[in-house]
Amino acid sequence: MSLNSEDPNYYAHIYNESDSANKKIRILDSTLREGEQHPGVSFSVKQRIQIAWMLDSFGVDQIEISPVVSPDHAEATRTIIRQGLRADILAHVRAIKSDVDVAISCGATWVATYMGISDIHLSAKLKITREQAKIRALEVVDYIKSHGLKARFTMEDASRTDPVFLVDMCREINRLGIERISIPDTVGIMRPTGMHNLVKMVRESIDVSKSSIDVHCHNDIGLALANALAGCDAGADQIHTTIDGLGERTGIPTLAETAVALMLIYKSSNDLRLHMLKDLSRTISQYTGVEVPASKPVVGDSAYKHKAGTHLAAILRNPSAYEILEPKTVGNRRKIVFGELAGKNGAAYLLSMLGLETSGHEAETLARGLKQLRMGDILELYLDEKLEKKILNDTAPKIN
Ligand code: HCA
Ligand code: CU
Repeated sequence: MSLNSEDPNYYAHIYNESDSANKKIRILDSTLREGEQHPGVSFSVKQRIQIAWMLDSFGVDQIEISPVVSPDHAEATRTIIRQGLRADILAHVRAIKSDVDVAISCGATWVATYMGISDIHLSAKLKITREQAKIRALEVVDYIKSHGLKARFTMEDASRTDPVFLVDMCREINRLGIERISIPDTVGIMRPTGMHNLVKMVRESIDVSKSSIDVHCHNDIGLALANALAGCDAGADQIHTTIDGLGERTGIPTLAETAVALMLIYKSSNDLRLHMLKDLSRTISQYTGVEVPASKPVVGDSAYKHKAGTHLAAILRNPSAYEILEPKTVGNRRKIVFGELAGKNGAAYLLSMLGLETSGHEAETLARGLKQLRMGDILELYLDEKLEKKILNDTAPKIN
């Protein structure tokens, strides 16, 4: 990647450069599986098919769906697999042969199985010993492989599993030639350095020419994406996301934030149609009724709003002063907010928009008025391309 010193983000990109920059980090989207585990979320078969098409056209590498939840889910899985999308479609099932059979009956070519292997999951959920878990896991992977299918095995609750047992499981499964191993932080308890250490340990204990590593990080403390990226710095090459981060409890990294982080600051060579991001979020929100907070990065309504007078003054001359990318790159829009913080520059701009004479004195009077009204924000305006041009050319009010 060649850096351009004219780019306002130039120095940041230099700080961000690292060994893992420029390598491709893939995206698996699990809106149809983990996303449906979010309280209140349940898609219709038609919606699931449509979501799969949208994700595929956006450019994710893999799409995960669970066929075992209900006959409806099996039908959606079967239909989506038949569409012949570019992305791999993974049938996500428990590490049980009868679940694998359901995946096979849907025509799956990729099967992702999971098993909770921490002591708490073994005792509270599966009620089996470590030894029994290992036997079951190996049998199931063997079963999937004997059908000539591609496979992923998820070491559920990996971050709370005895490292000796975790490494042993990863080694044995890697030996069977599994394509991918998922290392999840199921309860969202890791910090980035911890996730780095965890993935590094797994990577160093397996033959990485046989199995690649996925990271699946939960957002219980808001660190999901940071942790996932740290895992990739340590050798994982695929991050699990959902649209708007939907999932169990507080979910996993959002597709939008992950995609922008990968392309903008990791310089990962993905082929993603970023401009679809806002629409993807809007569509999912309509389907689920789960509202997207205005402050949500990338797709939120306030993600490109500018309010303080000092910010407005700069934005009106060059939006890069307070934006790391053009909002339209991600399908969002820039807005300027006039209110008590608008200041002299904002007021002058507002007057010029209304076709009124703009002198320093009038702008100051209006700015004072806006402050005294104490009405909060009185006006929000899209700063569209035409307006931007007008401003950036020569009509921007010049006030000193
Ligand atoms: C679950 C567990 C899982 C699995 C992740 C994966 C987790 O909800 O059933 O298969 O990579 O968080 O551990 O989502
Ligand atoms: Cu999960």
